[in-house]
Amino acid sequence: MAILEKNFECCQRDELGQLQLERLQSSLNRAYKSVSFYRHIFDQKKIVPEDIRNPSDFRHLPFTARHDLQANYPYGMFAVPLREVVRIHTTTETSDTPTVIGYTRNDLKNWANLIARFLTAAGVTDEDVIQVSFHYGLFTGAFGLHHGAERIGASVIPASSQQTDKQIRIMQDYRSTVLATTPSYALILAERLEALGIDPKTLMLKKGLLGAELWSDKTRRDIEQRLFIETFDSYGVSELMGPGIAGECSEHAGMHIAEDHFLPEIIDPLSCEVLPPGATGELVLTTLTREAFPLIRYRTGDVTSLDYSPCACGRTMVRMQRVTGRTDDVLIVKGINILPQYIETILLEIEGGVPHYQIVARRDHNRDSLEVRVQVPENVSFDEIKYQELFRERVRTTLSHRLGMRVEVKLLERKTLEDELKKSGKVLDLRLL
Ligand code: DLL
Repeated sequence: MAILEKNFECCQRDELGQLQLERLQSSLNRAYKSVSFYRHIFDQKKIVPEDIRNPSDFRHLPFTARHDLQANYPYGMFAVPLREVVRIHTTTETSDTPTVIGYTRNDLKNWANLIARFLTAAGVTDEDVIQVSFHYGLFTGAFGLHHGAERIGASVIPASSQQTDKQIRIMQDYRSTVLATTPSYALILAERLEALGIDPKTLMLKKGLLGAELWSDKTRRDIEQRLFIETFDSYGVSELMGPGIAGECSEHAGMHIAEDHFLPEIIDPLSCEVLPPGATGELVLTTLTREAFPLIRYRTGDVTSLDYSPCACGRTMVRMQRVTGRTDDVLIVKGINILPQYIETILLEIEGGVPHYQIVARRDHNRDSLEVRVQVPENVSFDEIKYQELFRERVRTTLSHRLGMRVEVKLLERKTLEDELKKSGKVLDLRLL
């Protein structure tokens, strides 16, 4: 299988370490000089970027978290003036203050290159027709895949979030060979094909580039058998770039992280200690080449481990294993990152008191759904059906409107909800059981 940038993807680990250190120095300098948030941190610690000469010095630097980015909304974390920013995306999280991410021309070039590396590792070539069924909008998914696919000369179909039947028609008529989407949408397509009586073997589809949400080996087998394709896991985080940070090769033994652009660490999410190679913990990434939006030790919240053993494909870049969960309460439903604190804020606005609630994610017939269980308001008896129905409807429409997705609401008596919370916690993800 071809390797796009052999000089980087297969370089000796000691050479890679040297390259990472040089790029790290320059990235830290950029952050120090141009982002007051980072300058303040360095000044507080009485260090300058030149003091960071090896990985152990680097570990003295604090982590960057999502709330730091939100506190600097919208442009406070940009390291270049807006005239050098040629693209702006935001994170998908449900919050009044999303993170705004900027890209210089060079950032976009690197992004397309990294996607092109992943496509090449998955055996995609200029002969392929790639149907990008990620939503084209502020979300990073579609544009990332789109430009990477163009970079290798494949024919790109920006199918975006067209209805499922239209997606199938496009797939049939335009002879798509590669599908880029989320695993859950791949399953919805499989189900619809079955319902329409279309045999997937009659399609030209051969590969699925799937990511943006948690999925399991079982789901993978299900998708591969039902769509009759080979699937490749693709990992990305919008704040750091989008898709392209890590992707699987044809060995299917983990996702190669583009370590010449991102420096990975695994930490214990509670003690924040850096863990040894192979240990499972939270993935922390530092950007090495981002010009507009450098991030130092960004806590992704994703649980995984790193495998440094040689890969049969010849690439020397470390492989991250399938993400198995999150260290925080973030739930990703239909590609939207749901923050429980935001749901709490909305409920507070409606209720005026401290809300008691539980968020439940389900998967029925391959469709993800979100239910919010809310306590019946104190001043309403559980028997006042009509009033309750009005209250439930108000919560349902407000949550659905503010989260931008359909939300079901279930009212529970205080005691029942307390028992549920004790048993399963504030966030209950039934999809992975
Ligand atoms: O989901 C970027 C992306 C687009 C990745 C298209 C792959 C394909 P965000 O919306 O910022 O960005 O969500 C990032 O999604 O922290 C993980 O929790 C989760 N995630 C992304 N890829 C995977 C994956 C995009 N392959 C958050 N497996 C991350 C499991 C994933 N979780």
